[in-house]
Amino acid sequence: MRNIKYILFLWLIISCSKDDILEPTPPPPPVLCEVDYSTLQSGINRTSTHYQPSNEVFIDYASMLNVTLSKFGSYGIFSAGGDFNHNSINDYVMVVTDGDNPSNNEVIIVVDNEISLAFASPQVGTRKVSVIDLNQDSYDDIILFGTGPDIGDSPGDKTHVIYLTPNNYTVKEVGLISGYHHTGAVGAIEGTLPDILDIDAQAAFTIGATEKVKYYVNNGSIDGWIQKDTNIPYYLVSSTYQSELYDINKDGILDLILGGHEWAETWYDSSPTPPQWRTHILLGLGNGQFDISNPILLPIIENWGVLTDIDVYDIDNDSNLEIIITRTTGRQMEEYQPWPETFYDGHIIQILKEDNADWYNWQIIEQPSQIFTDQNIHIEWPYVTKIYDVNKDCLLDIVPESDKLNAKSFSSLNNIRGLYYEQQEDNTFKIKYKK
Ligand SMILES: [Ca+2]
Ligand SMILES: [Ca+2]
Ligand SMILES: [Ca+2]
Ligand SMILES: [Ca+2]
Repeated sequence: MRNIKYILFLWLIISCSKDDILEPTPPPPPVLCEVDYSTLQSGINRTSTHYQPSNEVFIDYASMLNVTLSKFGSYGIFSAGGDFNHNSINDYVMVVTDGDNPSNNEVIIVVDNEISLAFASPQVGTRKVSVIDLNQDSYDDIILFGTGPDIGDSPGDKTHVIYLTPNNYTVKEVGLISGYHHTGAVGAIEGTLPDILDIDAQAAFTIGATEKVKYYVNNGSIDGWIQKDTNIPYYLVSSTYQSELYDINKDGILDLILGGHEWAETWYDSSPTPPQWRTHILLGLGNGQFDISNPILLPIIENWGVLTDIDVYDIDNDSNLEIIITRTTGRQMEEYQPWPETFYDGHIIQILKEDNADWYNWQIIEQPSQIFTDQNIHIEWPYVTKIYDVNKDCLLDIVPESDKLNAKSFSSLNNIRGLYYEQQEDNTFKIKYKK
C-alpha cells in the first residue's frame, strides 16, 4: 500500500514535470500600445497644420508614382498626410516638383491606399505642403507654398489651396503676390478658422525691406480670402525658410517659430535692416501682430545651420513642450574656402526644452555613421521629420523622412532604409531601422 502510494506520488510528479517541460507557459505577448494622435495637441493648436493626426511614416512615394529618383537633380516629391474622405483611414498627398520640366509638376491624392486624383500642379516650385480642413466640411484640404524655379530671376509662385471632396477638387490662388515662398504657416491668426501666412524670403529685395509679411484671412468660403499685413517687415525674414504657427506660451494665441539659414552673411553687418538669422520664436499678440521687438532666440548649432523642419510636441510625456528641430549642414558661404563644400550633408535632430522662456539643448541626436559611407550625401535632402510611435510602445519616436530615404529604388540609401530614432524608457533616443 505504501509502495503504491509512493508510485502514485512519483507518477504525479513525473506527469506534472513532464507537462511543464513539454508545454512551457508561453511568454505573454508584447503589449502593444496605440497612440491617439488626435490627443497630442489641444486648443488653438488644433487649428494649425502642425496638428495632423493622420500622418503615416515610411511611405515609398517614388514607388507609388512609379519613378526612380535620380541621385542629383531638382526632381522632388513633397508630401503630407491627411484624411481626405473622412473615414479615419490615413491618406496622403504627393506634390511633384520637377525643376527641369515644370510642366510635369503634378498633385496626386492617395485615398485609402489608392491614387484617387491626379492633376497638374498650379505651382512651378512647391516647397511646402500643409493639410487641414479649411472650410470645415470634414474633408481635409491642401495648402501649397512655392518658390517658383529656384534659380535666377523668376516671379516665383503664389500660395494656393486645394479644396477636396471625395470626388472633386477646386484649386484656388489665395496668395495675391507671386514670390519666393519657401515656407508658410497655417493656423487661426484671427477668428477660429485656419488662416494662411506666407513668407517670401526674397521680398525684402523685390517688394521692399520694410513692407510687411502677408497673411490671408479665411472666412470659410472658397472665395473669401482677404489679404492683410502682419507687423513683420520683410527684411527680418530674408533667411527664413521654415516656419510653424504654434501656441508656445499657452496664452491661446498662436506664436510663430522661424528659422532657415542660421548664420550671418557678411553684408548683414552693413545693412540698415539686417535679417534675423537666428532661429527664433515671435510671440503672437493677436490679429496678425507679433512681438517682433522681443524675439525668443533658440540655440545655434554651428556648421549645422540649415533647418529643414520644426516640430513641437510633448515628446517625453512630462506635460512640457519640446521643440524638435531637424537640421542639415550649412554655414556662411565664405567659410567654405578652401574646404570642400559641405551643404545638406546628412541630418541632426535638436530637441529643446524650456526653462522660464529660455530654450536650451536637451538632446542632440546624431545620424548613424553609415550615412557617411556615401560622400555625396546631400542627396537625402529634403527632410520632413515625423513624430510617430513606430514600435507601438506609446513612447513617441522620431522619423527623419525624405522622398529618397523612403524610396526602396534609391539604392544608395539601402544601408539606412527604415531609419528612425526610438525613444527609450529613459527618454533617450536609439538608432533603429523599421523592417
Ligand atoms: Ca474641407
Ligand atoms: Ca502664444
Ligand atoms: Ca515634454
Ligand atoms: Ca515608440
